[in-house]
Amino acid sequence: MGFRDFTRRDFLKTAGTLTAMTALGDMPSELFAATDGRRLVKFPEKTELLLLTSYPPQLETPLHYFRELVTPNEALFVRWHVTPIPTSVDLAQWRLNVGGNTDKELLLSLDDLKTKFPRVTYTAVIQCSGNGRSFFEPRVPGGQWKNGSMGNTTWSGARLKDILNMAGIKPGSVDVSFDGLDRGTLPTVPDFIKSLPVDKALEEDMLIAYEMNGAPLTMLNGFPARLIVPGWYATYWVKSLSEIKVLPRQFEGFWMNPAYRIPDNACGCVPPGAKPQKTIPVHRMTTRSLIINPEDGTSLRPNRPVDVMGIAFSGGYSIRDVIVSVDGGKSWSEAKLGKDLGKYSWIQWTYPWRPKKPGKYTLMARATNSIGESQPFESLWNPSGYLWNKIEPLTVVVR
Ligand SMILES: Nc1nc2c(c(=O)[nH]1)N[C@H]1C(S)=C(S)[C@@H](COP(=O)(O)O)O[C@H]1N2
Ligand SMILES: [Mo]
Repeated sequence: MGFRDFTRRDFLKTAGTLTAMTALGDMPSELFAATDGRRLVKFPEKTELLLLTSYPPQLETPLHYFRELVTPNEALFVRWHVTPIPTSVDLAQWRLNVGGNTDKELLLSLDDLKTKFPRVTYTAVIQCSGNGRSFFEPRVPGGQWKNGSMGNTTWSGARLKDILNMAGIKPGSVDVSFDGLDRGTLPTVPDFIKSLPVDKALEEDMLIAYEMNGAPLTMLNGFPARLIVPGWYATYWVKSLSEIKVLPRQFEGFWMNPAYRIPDNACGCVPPGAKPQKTIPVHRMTTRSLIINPEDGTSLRPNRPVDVMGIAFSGGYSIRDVIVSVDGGKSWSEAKLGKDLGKYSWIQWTYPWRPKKPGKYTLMARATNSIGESQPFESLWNPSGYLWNKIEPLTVVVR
């Protein structure tokens, strides 16, 4: 029985755990009945994640994992564009090829990455540009993510600039492109290649990561090495890297144009339904927050203390403050910020609350970063469903 046949069945009516023979080659997966009407699926090295698509894998993290400051590797979301995806890498064969408009060409083994360059470690939010896309009104095409296509991970690796400097960038270089091991079988499906301007690629904090949370990258998260562009959306964080190419001209490729672009204006938005005049590649993340506890729709008891808790982050500029409202935005109080893991990490916040009277309460949180960027009360719209950072009200009932 193929995976696709299987997914057509009604899982919600199926009791217990279901095991599927899959059409994923080396990627066996198990399906579980779901929580909020969606299906949970288990892939290798992963815990049960919310299923968007299986081939290619697009898996979302259940929000309760964000009660932890750092997202466990097995719970980090997964997003691939092109099938087939790499399901194993022979490290004896694998090399990272660095070349193009450079003085010399490098062929680096994983061991080279670990021993020839200083090891750098920091914690950074990884977030898909389409995180929250399913909330856009009017709806937009693309993966219908809720808020689980993000996570907070401690990355270790070699600085990209050290690697590029070892190769020697020739004067007049414009872009650097990054290609991974995934390659479609159909000529109509463009290879997933991303590019960055040379100046961006040479920034101090750009990393070729070979570890996540102190362990090798999971296969689905880009083993053996991936690009980390902290503060920017994960579309640039090319997984299972195989080639870095310095270019004397601007890179032209499907995944840079027409894909992954936003309106070229301050908000990256247009009136709902409109077509932008001019677009630019999506880049730095917007500032946002999310309430993790209590969960939407929860029932609470009167006069019992509740720790309202959540996360907040920005595109590389820390979080200056988070304000919380428990009365639908009429009044606001400052939340207490938790442990600070640096400007690229998310920060957890708490707000102690004791609802007195029974009734319906609307909770909201609003984060502001260190350069004053904050979150809108009304959602901004763009045709690809990027940059989602609206203040998201959540309702609880006290009874
Ligand atoms: N090789 C490769 N790298 C890739 C992609 C891909 O399809 N292939 N998708 C990108 C996108 S859009 C996202 S959101 C992140 C997802 O990273 P994750 O699967 O580790 O969560 O990988 C990025 N890197
Ligand atoms: Mo993405």
